[in-house]
Amino acid sequence: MLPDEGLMNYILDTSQGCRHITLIDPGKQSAEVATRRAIAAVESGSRMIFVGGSTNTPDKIVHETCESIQQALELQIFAASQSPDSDEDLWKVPVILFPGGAHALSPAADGITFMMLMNSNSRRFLINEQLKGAPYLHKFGVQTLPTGYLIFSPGGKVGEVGEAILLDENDSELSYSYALTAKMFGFKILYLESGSGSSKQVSSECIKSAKKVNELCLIVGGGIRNSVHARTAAISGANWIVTGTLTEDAENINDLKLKISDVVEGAKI
Ligand code: 1GP
Repeated sequence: MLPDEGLMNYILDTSQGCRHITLIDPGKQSAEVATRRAIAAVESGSRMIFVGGSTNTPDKIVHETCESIQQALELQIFAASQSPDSDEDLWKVPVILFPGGAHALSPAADGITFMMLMNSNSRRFLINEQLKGAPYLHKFGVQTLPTGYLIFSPGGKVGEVGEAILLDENDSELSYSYALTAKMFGFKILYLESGSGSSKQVSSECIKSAKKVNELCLIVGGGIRNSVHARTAAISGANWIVTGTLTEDAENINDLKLKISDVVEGAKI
């Protein structure tokens, strides 16, 4: 559900400190399970849902997942509007595509991280997938969020598939140069990624150096598992932190809620 004040304003708003994004990979669970998890995540303080991840999930699955999450959020908004003790705004959380390529799209999403994998060695991830996806996004009116995407070591599967020339944890000068370049390209968002399931999060130094570039919204993800990790990213300058594996590894919905509440609290600085 698109927040009233407009999607980009919602994302760029810094007044609420560092917020949390739950990444749902539609290739790894049914739309029903994804929806239960997304609702539990929002209840625990997550303020945005990303749908994407795997590189070979068909449009149909991505669309079913987006639609199902949107419908469940609408129902929660309606239920909250009927109760004087509930806050409707809690459920007004955008559902955003975080695609592995031009195949994983859906008109049911509120927007898409329209990304350039800036440190890719492959033309495919610099511009070709974007060329393929642009007419579809235009046709269905999916709002594009201009995003620079930068992959750090160890990089995981996305680093391999994306043919990234991985940045090292000590490459803070390079991190700064990429951030500056992202801003000069007109990107509003820079996503600093160490890879889903990674044993290491993006280093504090690299986040801090990217943060020196004003006006860029920093999303930081990969390897964030607990409140200490979340806090490290937040105090270094992350505007948003993303977790995916945390949700997938949760034993059940209660465990998921505890884990997400923990990282949401950790990010509050
Ligand atoms: C992947 O940064 C995200 O794009 C999430 O990473 O699965 O390690 O939380 P994790």
